[in-house]
Amino acid sequence: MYLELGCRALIAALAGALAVVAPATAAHAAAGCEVTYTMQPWPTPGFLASVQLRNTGDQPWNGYTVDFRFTGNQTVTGLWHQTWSQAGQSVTARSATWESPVQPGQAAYLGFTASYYGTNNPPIDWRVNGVPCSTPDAPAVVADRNYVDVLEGTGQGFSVRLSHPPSGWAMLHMSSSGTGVWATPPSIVYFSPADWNYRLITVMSAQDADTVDDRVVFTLSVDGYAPTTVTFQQIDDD
Ligand SMILES: [Ca+2]
Ligand SMILES: [Ca+2]
Repeated sequence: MYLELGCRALIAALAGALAVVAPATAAHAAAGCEVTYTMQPWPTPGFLASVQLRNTGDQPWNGYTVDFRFTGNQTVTGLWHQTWSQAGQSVTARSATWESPVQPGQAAYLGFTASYYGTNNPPIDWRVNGVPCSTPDAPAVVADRNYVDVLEGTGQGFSVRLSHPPSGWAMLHMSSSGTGVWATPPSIVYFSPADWNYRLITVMSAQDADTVDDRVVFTLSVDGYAPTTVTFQQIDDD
């Protein structure tokens, strides 16, 4: 899991020339990164992006350079603590000098605001220190919890999002299986290429005459994404 001390010293010696670390130490090092990109609307016409770059290699990043490329007219207007530059569609961000090394398994984070007009698809060609990044998971529907206790006669909520941006408008389908009397608001939940972040869904457990703790399983699905389930467990008050 962790590199040998000799290799660590070599990396330290090369810290000033990180762009060549991966190929130069290929015999020892398996460099890699995973990128998770989310964005949300920001005062129009803009958006706020949050990026997690996880070090999946076996070497720490003693400083890092992140490269990515927009596919539209997006223009970065501010990027938190890294230094950055944009040339056309290509953006480069470099870690601040005070940042600690990013150990294997740990992540570096970017946050930036940008403006755009027209479509706003996620950037592509993510690289850290010149090494291409992967997207960790297959597209999936993600709930912030999968099990919820709810007192009879009351409601509880959960949130659902997509792991990856859809290519167009995508509607959430919700089906249920179980016992008891449950109510969900008749809302239609959509995700868009610009906003696939959490949507809150509230579920009510209606009063019932029985004394049984009813249970219902909701299946949440979106075309092209792996579905997920959320189980609601009633706490009967009779
Ligand atoms: Ca009851
Ligand atoms: Ca009941």
